[in-house]
Amino acid sequence: MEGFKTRVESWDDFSPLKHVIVGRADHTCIPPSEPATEAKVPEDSDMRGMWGPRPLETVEKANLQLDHLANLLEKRGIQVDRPTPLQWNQAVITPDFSTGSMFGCMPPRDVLLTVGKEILSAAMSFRCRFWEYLAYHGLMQRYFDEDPDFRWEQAPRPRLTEDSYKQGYFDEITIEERLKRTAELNFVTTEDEPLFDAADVMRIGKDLFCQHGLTTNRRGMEWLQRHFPNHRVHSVNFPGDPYPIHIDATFVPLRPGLIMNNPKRKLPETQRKIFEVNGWEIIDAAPPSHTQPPPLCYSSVWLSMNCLVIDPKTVCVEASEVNQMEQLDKLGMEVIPVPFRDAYPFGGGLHCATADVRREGSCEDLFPKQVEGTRIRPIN
Ligand code: DAV
Repeated sequence: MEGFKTRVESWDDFSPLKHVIVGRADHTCIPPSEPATEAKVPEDSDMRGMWGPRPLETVEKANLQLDHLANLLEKRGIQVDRPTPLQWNQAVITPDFSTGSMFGCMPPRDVLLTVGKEILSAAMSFRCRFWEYLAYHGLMQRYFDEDPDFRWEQAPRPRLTEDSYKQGYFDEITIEERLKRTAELNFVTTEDEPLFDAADVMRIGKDLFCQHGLTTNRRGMEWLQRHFPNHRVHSVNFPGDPYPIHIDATFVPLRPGLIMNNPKRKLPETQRKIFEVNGWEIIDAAPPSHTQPPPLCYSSVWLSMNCLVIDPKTVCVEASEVNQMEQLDKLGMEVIPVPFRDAYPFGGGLHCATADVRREGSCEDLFPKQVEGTRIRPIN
């Protein structure tokens, strides 16, 4: 694809993929704990209390799998770009806070929200991720130069002072208490300022479905609604999730009219209506093939459903996830197995590890009947 000039445009997660960013594991750190990230480390995790650069051999193994994914996509005619990793072990110091290290750039999906001809760097709610957008700066500059219609955008940088987090939120918290708080929409982030991670947003044409959870607050969604006035922003939440961070191992669209929902994290009844009245089917995702995530991984076993849809008939699934592969095969999709478990500890699965630059198609209205229950603005 030499000499191919960039065109940025993507409106959803299932139209034919033409150009994508695939992350890199280089220099990734386990960040020190901070008010928002304690949430990421479950009580019984082998990561508790550890921070600093990840062991080199694990970085190399993760990069092999990321490179393999990039090659596989290129062989299918998809243009692939890669970020430029920073030395993530540097401290983050702003006028408002400091923390011992940054994180990494394996999961571009967390940071970059592509909506039409725009790529928006998210606010981000972890202090360690404050500078992460810099890994994509060179790519954004190039897209800006190559595509006269590309909108290069950045959400308001949050201050992330102590006021942005509920103090002591994670002190001696049990799983039961976590689930209770998730159900009550009581999260570690306050409403002090707009906060969101890009991976909390599921894009379906004119409608953007945002997970209200540990990393995205109501003000973040209100900001997104004002920023995208021609879109309809919805708030969704998943009471069964003790660590609600990012929507893409919970609620995953496969093609127009079909979404997989994590059976342990069901969309509440009142929020299902918008899908039902518009003829969408929500199916339970197949169970993961593993009972534990790989070592030093802070995502759950449900990365099994964090698949990368290449077009409505083709999907990349982690190679050991036999149940998930079988389910998608039965749904009539061509399933491409991709070994990826060595990359999981660096920030997620196949969807997390990618960010859209271009997919075919335009901004479709796939929810023409709007109902109350999810919209953050009243329906008029
Ligand atoms: O189930 O641990 C992972 C999402 C990472 N972006 C989970 C969510």
